[in-house]
Amino acid sequence: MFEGPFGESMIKRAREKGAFTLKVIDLRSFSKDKHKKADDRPYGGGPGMVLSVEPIHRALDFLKKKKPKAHVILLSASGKVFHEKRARALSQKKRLIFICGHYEGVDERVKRWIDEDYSIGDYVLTCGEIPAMVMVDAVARLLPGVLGDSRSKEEESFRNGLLEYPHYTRPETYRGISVPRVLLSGNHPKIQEWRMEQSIKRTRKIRPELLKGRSR
Ligand code: 21W
Repeated sequence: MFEGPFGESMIKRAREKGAFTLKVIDLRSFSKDKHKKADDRPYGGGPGMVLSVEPIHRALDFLKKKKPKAHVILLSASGKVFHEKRARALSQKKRLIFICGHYEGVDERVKRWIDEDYSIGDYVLTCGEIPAMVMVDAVARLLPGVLGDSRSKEEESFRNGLLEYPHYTRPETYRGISVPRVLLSGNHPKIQEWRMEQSIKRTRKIRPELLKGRSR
């Protein structure tokens, strides 16, 4: 699952440059079961399966033997919600281990080896792999050497918490629809002012809550 998204475009180039490394391990290979089973039925009954404690413990042992200080994250629908500020904090860590929940969840006893639980938002997915990819992507782009230039990141944090202003590229007129005149004026202070105005207007309309609790 991971090779697709991280084998393309900016992330691919960043990995080739060695800006960060990504390793994927299969919990099933840490199972002692002859069928490589890593899950089982829930005690107490109920639907679905639960990821077993042993394969996860053995996998963590294996990873932590080499990198004892790695920060361990569990992707879970009942974790705290991930957002940009948390991405920035995680980008300061040397190594991250993501455990992808699956089925109904993981055996609760795994929690003692976990530093943080994260959800990526209030909707139900089928597994934790896609959320892990979302978090890896959000954190990786903050690392030095991943984005082409650091300007784009700085500009973003300058606007922190506002929605993006409208973008245009050539042609100047397409089927009678023109680019706003101000963008062709060459008047950079004026352009900046227009973009800020547009950002605020959009934010007020689409995400008004971002203007109030500007804590993120
Ligand atoms: C979703 C597993 C729901 C279990 C009570 C008992 C990781 C995720 C996931 C999944 C349930 C994330 C139920 C946003 C997500 C994830 C799979 C609970 C119903 N209720 N972020 N059983 N959304 N999802 N099952 O789904 O593992 S991070």
